[in-house]
Amino acid sequence: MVNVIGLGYIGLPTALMFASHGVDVVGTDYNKELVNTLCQGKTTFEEEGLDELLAEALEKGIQFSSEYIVTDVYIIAVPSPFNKFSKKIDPCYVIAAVKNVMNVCPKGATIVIESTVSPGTIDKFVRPVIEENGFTIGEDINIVHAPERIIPGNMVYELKYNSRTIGVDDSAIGEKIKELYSSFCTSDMVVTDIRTAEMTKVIENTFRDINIAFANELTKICHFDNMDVYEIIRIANMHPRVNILQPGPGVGGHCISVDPWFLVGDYPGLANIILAARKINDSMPEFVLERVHEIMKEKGMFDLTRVGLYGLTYKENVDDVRESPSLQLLASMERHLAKGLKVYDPFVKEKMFENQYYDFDVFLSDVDIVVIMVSHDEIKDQMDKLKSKVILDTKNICNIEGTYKL
Ligand code: SAJ
Repeated sequence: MVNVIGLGYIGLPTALMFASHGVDVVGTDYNKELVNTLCQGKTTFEEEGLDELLAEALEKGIQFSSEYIVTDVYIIAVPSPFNKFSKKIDPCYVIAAVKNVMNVCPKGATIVIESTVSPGTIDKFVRPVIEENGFTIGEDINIVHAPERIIPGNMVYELKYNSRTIGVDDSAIGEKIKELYSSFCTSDMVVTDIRTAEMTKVIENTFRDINIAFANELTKICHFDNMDVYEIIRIANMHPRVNILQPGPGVGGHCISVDPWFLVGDYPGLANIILAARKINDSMPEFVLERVHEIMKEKGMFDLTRVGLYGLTYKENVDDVRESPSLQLLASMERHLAKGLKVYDPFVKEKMFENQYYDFDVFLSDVDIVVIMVSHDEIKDQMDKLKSKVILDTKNICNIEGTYKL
């Protein structure tokens, strides 16, 4: 039996995947409301294929609980934020979960940490918790780091087909855990040591952050000197060894905009490109605001309440707003005491802002300037409706003549 701890964006699909492939699973989350919702057969966020997967997992007997279970394998998938001041990882949720496991686990159990952690976190924070509880690691308890790699929007597919990293002290345990994950994962699984697994996960997201930052920096340069960044990237990418990513209004989500900070916090003075990339990506929402200001000036428009922000989530076709460029932009406006901007996102149903809309057409009828922050299918499929608007398209999805780009 596997006890998956933390039923959020990673823990839930993982638990469901195990269960639907015949593994006995109890999913545990301290949030009782979330547990009740899942028990009723309802998912707690939107994700392609997740509803069907939950139905299948329930049929196969998955259980949800707010209690930790006595079993031999625990998989921990709780958040691992960074401390805003030190930039280092804040491992409090991981530590709390391990402490709770210690209260119930029998000798011989294996604890798998799936949460992303900075290199050395398991040595520094997790091992001591286990030892303080009188267990000897390697004899009484095994510890594994098997970081997830799935991308929101394509999680179910990627759980199955992405390769995985399994960090262990003892390769025999690695093989055992590999066998467990191979209940649903059909791709390669590399068994390595724990610090290598920790570092590998963090640098994968850092690699992407740096590459997005490069595209964003190019955008600023091209805007300054009146060049078409999209055309330039398109042509440059025809080179067999060049693959520049797409510029945008910033980098959000709970992964790419967080993990590189761990390295900045732990290796100040060494993590230079990484820090620069973070700063560039974090500067993008402000850059969008500058573009809005320029465009309003050019058009002789001065009423902020006629400006509408399309999209609040951190990327297209997901309902996750964590660290999203739009939220960063709105926070920046608030700091400047600027108010009145209208906002709308088809995936955000709960009220987050004063001037928030819940209907695309009503939103459009109340604004003259539309700032496209997220390329949801909804707007891509109805682009014609924007024809009479002044448009700032930060995602390069709109072909209407006169559309402003970043
Ligand atoms: N973005 C751009 N330009 C691009 C690509 C992305 O501006 O060309 C922006 C997106 O709009 C978004 C942010 O970057 O705001 C991140 O989106 P993403 O789709 O690149 O990645 P995430 O955060 O959804 O998921 C990442 C993935 N990591 C990598 O691709 C290296 C995923 O595989 C990880 O499992 C996930 O982080 C995680 O949980 O760590």
